[in-house]
Amino acid sequence: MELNEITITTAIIEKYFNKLKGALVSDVAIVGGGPSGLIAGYYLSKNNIKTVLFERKLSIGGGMWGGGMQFNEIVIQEEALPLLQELDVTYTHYNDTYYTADAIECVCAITAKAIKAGLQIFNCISVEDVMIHNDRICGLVINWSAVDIAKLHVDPLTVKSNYVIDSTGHDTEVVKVLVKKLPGQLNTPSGTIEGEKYMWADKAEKLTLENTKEVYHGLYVAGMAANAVFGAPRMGPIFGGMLLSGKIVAELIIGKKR
Ligand code: 48F
Repeated sequence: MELNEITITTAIIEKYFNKLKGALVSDVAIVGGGPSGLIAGYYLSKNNIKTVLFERKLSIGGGMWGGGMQFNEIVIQEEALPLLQELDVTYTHYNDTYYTADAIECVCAITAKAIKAGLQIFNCISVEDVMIHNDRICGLVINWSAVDIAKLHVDPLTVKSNYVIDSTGHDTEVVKVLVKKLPGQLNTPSGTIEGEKYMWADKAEKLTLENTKEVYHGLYVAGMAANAVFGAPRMGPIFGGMLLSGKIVAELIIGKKR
């Protein structure tokens, strides 16, 4: 049969339209498709919680693709190995409690598992604002990343969600918007973003887990965003903390919903 260009076009438009329409109301909206956001999406979806993830870039995976300084290997500490096993990621023992994995395999394996578990991922969409009703975050304001990049004057659209996870990494983009619109209301010692500190891998990895929590009604931070919001150090290309943080934030939200 001869291929028809209009059928191809119609298929894409119809399928995407239905996906986006289905994502307008969700239980959890994740902002940022780095390691912590993807893992959170995997566990939430696996527990039958309707979860959507918005990623600004064309590719998901955040800072994981490039390992350290574009050497595409990542280091994972022993505590996070059960996650790699569950996600079928190949890893190698390096020494002591250090393990390594291929950064590309890691992104691809986690993403594939998350999608198969039911996570709906939207790439090329940027979150630019939050919806707040009655002192609780209840949605996100989104726009095409291309609109943002081209600085076009185009109004955004809105999605509704019971919980939001800011997993935007160092930039803490969702929390930044919230702090700008509602100064002093963040659940941190200063009521605002404490700011990311210097490199200290050991301390940073431990604190990432502690800092993974609700920072405003319905809004959670995970991954590097958690450390940036709570004034903890950075850790560089060791990824166990990011993966475990994604699991913790999923468990916190699952616990709330029980
Ligand atoms: O930075 P990123 O990988 O976040 P993470 O899960 O992991 C951090 C590590 O990669 C590394 C590290 C620890 O080893 O320090 O940096 O905390 O991924 C964040 C993702 O969020 C996207 C961004 O493009 C990236 O893929 N993002 C950021 N702002 C927005 C966004 C936004 N406003 N809307 C949508 N996506």
